[in-house]
Amino acid sequence: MKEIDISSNIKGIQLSSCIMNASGVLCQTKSELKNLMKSSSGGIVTKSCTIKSRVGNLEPRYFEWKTGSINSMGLPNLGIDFYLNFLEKSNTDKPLFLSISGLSLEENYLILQKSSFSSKLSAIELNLSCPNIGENILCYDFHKISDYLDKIFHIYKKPLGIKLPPFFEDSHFRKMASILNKYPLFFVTCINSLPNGIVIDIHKETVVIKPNQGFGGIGGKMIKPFSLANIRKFYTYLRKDIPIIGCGGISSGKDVFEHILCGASAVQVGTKFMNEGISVFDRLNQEFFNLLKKKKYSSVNDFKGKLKNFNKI
Ligand code: RRO
Repeated sequence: MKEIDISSNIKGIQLSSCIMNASGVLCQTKSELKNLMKSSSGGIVTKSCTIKSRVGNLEPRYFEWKTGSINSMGLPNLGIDFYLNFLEKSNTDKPLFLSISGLSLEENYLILQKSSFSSKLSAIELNLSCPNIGENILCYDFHKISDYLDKIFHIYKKPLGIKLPPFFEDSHFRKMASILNKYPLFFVTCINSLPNGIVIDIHKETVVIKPNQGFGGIGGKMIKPFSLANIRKFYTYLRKDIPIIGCGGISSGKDVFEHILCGASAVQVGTKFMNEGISVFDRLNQEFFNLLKKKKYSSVNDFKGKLKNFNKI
């Protein structure tokens, strides 16, 4: 029998496991990143960073319940110099993805310029989908995003992928994919949290997080149907050489399988990592491995993207 292999490859970036952390969760500080380096995560993504460090929004700014999470962190991070210095000194075999989220094009230019000297980065994950900063999510403005990406890809020639927000309409998926298809993208990550949710404490009759009148990005189990749909639509409409990293609602090996069946090449774990801690990667790797064994698949490529339509038998 063939060996079972849960590794994956994102345009030449080799991940020992197709399961890694999602940006934002326990990947902000030195100790959190060191912890990830010791874990069985297949790669490491940093918290999205800006030029200067930020403390983020007032607490409570994260809340979790059985089927989901809501956050309005407000981009707390230690600033680009910290991440570049830390990664430069680090000693790990894992691919390193630096997530960046400058608040303007100029800020992203500066961050990219600094990052271009790093010898340790496998790729940048450009976060254009934070639900909690500023007025609008850039990716929802198809005119602006096209111009923005023209400029980004004009100045930055090293591996760069984009973290997308969720889309909901077929015409929007088509439009966004037709824009993305113009660029030498290394990958897209689908999806960031669902923007502008509200969660209520019925006893107190209040919202559960302090910033932004309680509005925040929704993650966790309850968003899985949306992450799966976004992966599937982009798998259908994007150029075949642009890998998709799935993110949203992964809490079991079955969820990993579903993301890959829709077309993801690798997956990221956010809310469940927050809730379970670093051992989540051991558990998910094992559950995913066991599922492949049961289904007699030997690698991710055996079933990636091969979701079937419903047919009566
Ligand atoms: O820090 C945040 O508030 C945050 C970010 Br940058 C993001 O991309 N997604 C999210 O749910 N929260």
